[in-house]
Amino acid sequence: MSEVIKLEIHSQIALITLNRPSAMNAINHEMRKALPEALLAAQANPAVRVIVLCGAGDRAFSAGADIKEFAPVESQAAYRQARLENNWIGAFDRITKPIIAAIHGYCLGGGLEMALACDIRVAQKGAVFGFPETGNGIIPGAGGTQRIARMIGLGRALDMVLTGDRVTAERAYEIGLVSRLADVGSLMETALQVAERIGSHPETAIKFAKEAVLASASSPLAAGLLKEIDLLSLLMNSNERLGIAIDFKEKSKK
Ligand code: DAK
Repeated sequence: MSEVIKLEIHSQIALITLNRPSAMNAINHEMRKALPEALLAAQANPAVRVIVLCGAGDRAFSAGADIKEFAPVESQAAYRQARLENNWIGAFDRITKPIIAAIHGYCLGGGLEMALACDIRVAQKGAVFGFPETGNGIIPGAGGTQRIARMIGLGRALDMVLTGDRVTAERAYEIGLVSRLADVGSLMETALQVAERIGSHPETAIKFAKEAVLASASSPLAAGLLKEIDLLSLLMNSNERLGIAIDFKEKSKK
């Protein structure tokens, strides 16, 4: 695949590793190309139920875009067009399988934007979150301004984006930026446990559950409620659901 992205399949779980530890897993051109490929390969693999995204090395999930690659653009119009055509972060939105970010160390800028594009964030104590973009003369440009506000609310999002101040793992947990905290040394164990738990549930129910919950971020309540009914209706006669109900009844008779 690529040196900078590792894809390993362990039973039902695809483990994708950002693999530039000497550069704090900073996102370079090669990574922007290889990461969508790895995500789509995991999506296409029928054995894979859940994807876990993590960073190599001891120091970072990812310190954001590779600053050493920052260069002038040909023109604003050409840059905008290139961004529309090559929206690498958009690959996350095409994945119907759950994606868990396992975060340790620095999770900054584009690194935080990748984490926000995942469905579940698990942080190891000591992790540090932040948007250094405004200090670098730009704004978060890989979905960060939109996803952070939906995740933690407008006021907290504006605080993080405008100040660039960093947030600890504990604070990230308090404000809902991450949903689980892991002790130092137990990050992957915790993330894999969450992945296994999800993988133990019927596959279509998980797919529809993700679709329904994510719809709440982009649809008015009435449309979201309709989607929920539609998806639930499709599941009502599934073999998995009926099998579970029959097993339950049999067990209660004994
Ligand atoms: N880029 C490249 N190299 C980086 C890096 C980065 N973002 N962050 C760290 N490194 C490298 C350092 O250069 C150093 O390499 P050597 O000098 O050893 O070769 C090594 O990682 C260790 O870093 P430090 O020596 O600096 O370690 P410290 O503990 O002193 O500091 C730090 C760690 C993470 C606080 C610091 O390195 C730092 O502030 N890094 C920069 C953080 C940052 O500003 N990130 C960029 C945010 S802006 C786009 C979409 C999105 C974006 C851009 C474009 N498109 C679709 C095109 C997003 C933009 C951003 O993410």
